[in-house]
Amino acid sequence: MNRCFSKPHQKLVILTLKIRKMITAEMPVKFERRKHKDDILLALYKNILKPRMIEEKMLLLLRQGKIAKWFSGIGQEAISVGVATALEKEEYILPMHRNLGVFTTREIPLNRLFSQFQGKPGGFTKGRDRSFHFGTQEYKIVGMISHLGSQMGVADGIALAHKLKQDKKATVVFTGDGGASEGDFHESINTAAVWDLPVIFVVENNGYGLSTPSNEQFRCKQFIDKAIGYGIEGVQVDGNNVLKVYETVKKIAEDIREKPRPVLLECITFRMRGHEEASGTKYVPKELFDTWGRKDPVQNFERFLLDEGVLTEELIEEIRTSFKKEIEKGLEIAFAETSPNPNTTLELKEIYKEFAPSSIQVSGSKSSKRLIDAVSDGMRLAMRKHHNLVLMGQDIAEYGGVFKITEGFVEEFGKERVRNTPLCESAILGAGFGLSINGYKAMVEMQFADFVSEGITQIVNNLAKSHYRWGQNADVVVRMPTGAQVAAGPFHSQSNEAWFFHTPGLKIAYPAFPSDAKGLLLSAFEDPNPVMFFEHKALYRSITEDVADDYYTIPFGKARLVREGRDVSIITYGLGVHWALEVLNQHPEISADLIDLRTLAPLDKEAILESVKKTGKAFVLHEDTLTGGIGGELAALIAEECFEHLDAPVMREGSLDTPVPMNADLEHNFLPRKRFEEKLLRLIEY
Ligand SMILES: Cc1ncc(C[n+]2csc(CCOP(=O)(O)OP(=O)(O)O)c2C)c(N)n1
Repeated sequence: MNRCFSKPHQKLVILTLKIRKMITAEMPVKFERRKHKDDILLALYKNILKPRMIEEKMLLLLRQGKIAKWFSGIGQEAISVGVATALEKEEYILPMHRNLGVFTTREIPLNRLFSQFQGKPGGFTKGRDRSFHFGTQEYKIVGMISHLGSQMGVADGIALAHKLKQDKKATVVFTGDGGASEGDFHESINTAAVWDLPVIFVVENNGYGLSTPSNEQFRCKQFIDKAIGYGIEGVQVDGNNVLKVYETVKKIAEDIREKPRPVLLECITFRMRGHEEASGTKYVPKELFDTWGRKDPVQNFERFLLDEGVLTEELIEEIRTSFKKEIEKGLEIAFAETSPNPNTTLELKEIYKEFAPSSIQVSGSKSSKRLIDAVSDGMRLAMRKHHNLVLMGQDIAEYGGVFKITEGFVEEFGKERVRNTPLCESAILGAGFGLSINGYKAMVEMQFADFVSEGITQIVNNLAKSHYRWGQNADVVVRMPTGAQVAAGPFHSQSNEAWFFHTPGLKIAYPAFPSDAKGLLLSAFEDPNPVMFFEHKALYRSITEDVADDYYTIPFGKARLVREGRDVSIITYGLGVHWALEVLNQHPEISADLIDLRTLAPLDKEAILESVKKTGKAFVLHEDTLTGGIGGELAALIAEECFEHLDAPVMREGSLDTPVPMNADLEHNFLPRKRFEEKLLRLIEY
């Protein structure tokens, strides 16, 4: 059974296999003093008592209507506290919604925590996100977003950065047993296993996911069984025993700092309150509360320390009194704070981290490059400039990627920075964010833009929102080989830029020419914000230009005026630019401004409006399907801003509202090229 494990892995696995007797509710919490000194036992006691006392106060405030919502971790405190006490302060922890003890053990001032709970400016998100949904570099905590599972890929990225820096640090990420059903659990553990990342995946197995009991959530008897499937070690502990959790995490962390690899730590525990306070606990049999009540992690530890003579009744009273005061003081400060004063300019500004690309103009020698060469060249130069840039994608290493863009990269930059990934889009995008949190830049190549649907949460909820939420930028470029006209059918041809156009916090580039592709890509790598970088597959090898060989950047938000004219403004991007050029070449009688947007976010509104005001007619063209495409937004903008200048209705054309058909004739019919020409002639005649 052990033969699939390499030597260093065997020890703990054997340990796992020996614990065939699963930890159950009936087993009493058993503490063993071993060689622990009084000060660590006392520290653990204080660390576990404080979140309990805060929780009790929160329940009181909830009943008084002074706070709106509360996710209780009562009964599970030993896990948060054991973990946070065991780790070094510089090691990242990624907690969930029942881990108040992580925040308190890391000694976040209570007034800041309470301000955060109330959406006050003194918190960590300027009132923009709730309760535990925040991160702080100061305390090395990366709090959850609501989407369960998504934290685990982020932990992979943080750990990868540590491994690359060789700074011997462990990372801990939490999940509930319910959250472990998410695909991210599988993807992230699998990736961590393949890459030997020093992550402890802590599963807080409390028997329920909201109201759904374990037997309706998974079939395995215990989570450590899953570890075997991933080829990693699994360890199970009594999650109500703070000393056991502390000892175990300390030991694993010491071990994986030296020999980086992931470990799954299953903590058996029970949630003594509802999922959140309003949802109740009717679905839980009363006997379970009685049984687990006897295993209370705070009371049992307190009794043990009294027996050991580490605590006395007087000392307990003293500690309680001081915590009570600290809590009251924290609440007083938080309640006295006024709510944030909405400032629309600031709200809009802070979706991005401030950035201006280095203004390096095109200079020096030029050579003929196809769009694909320009992308490859841009990436190579970026890798030479940014030594902290890591490339990740399927088959991008020795194989060079399916389009051969990274051919030869492994030889120049090595496998640590040019990484083949398992087929785990979500975990890898999450890892990109984690790398950024821990000081790196990341490029994630989607093998085809279509497959980004597998990682959508990481992009639209993690990468896009984190700067606005807690000031953490996501220095990630997601490269997206996109588009049709390649007879590749519904799943290798889609245009999905509109999915991201609608998401505040992302930047979107979509070059139509090789020179733009290179300059924009180099800007994207400089930019500390998340960039979706669309590369049209049909343009990869069909468009050639003389492109500067040196490093240069092109700023985002500046459209390119490809043709200048009087009678109509054609606004488009990507393949649309080349369709428009073709049509204009066939109709020399049409005098048109042809605007290539180059980036969709930020959008060069000025260039659009200025041109339409001049010509009085506007045509918006894109390859994406018409309904809900970007053209609708542009048409609305023009109608609102240029109404008095227009001599005709704003026209737009896009692909048919169907999936992309495979057959070349059907695909030709699907794409807007022909309809665009007809409609443009009508617009000119209007
Ligand atoms: C992706 C996703 N789906 C659904 C939810 C709604 N939801 C929030 S908590 C929860 C149950 C979580 O159970 P578990 O992971 O076991 O953690 P516990 O609450 O028991 O600590 C659900 C279904 C969510 N937040 N994210």
